[in-house]
Amino acid sequence: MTLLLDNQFPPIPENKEIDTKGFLESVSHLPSFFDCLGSKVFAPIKADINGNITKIKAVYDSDPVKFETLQQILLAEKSIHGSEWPKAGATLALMWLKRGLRFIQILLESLADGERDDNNPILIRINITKAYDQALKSYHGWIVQKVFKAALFAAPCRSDFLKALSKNQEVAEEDCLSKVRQFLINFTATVDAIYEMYYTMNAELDYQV
Ligand code: 03F
Repeated sequence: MTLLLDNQFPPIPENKEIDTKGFLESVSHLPSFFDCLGSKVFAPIKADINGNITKIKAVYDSDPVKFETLQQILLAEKSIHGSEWPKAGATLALMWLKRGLRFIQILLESLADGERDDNNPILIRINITKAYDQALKSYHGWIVQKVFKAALFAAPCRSDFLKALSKNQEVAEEDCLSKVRQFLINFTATVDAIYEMYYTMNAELDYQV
């Protein structure tokens, strides 16, 4: 039985420099989650995440020694792209990818914490909305915000979502949630370290799409 959640992210080292190869391997398991949701509505989101992974991988593959860590990619691209940076290359791809990862983190945390809408306890709209408001909303103009609202209605109910996390195998809710909590440990540390890196390197942008 291989659950999506069994693909743990590696622990991050003390200096918080994230190994590019290990990171790419871990994120590569995420897009297949959308296939378990059984709705085409999520295809653009899957494509966006996949596209960003592909962009980062292309840079890494061009020189695996030079781009051994995510920090090295940002530093090298800063000098390669000049005034275009950080709106360029793998730096831009990771800037957006990390927002999707933060969304996933907050959504999973909220589910693991048992946050529910008492009027709609079988749905997870409240958890998805929380994740969206904190991770993505401020980078979206009103048209994309409307797309989000539409996607919300296609979102699976709580039990189907948890089942999708288990690759559609029958797993007890509590077992699934305990895997979620375990998964979140290294995942959150990784996402936090990437955010910190963007902040420290002055690489974060706040334009809207
Ligand atoms: C900008 C932008 N990307 C893109 O334009 C928008 C794409 C679609 C946005 C749709 C909004 C709805 C999101 C929430 C839906 C909720 C569904 C819930 C289902 C359960 C950037 O794109 C490019 O990325 C960059 O490369 C380019 O160069 O300006 C740049 C140029 O534009 C985004 O806003 C990123 C969107 C990421 C969304 C991630 C959502 C993840 C949703 C569900 C994950 C479920 C949890 C899985 C857990 C698995 C655990 C193992």
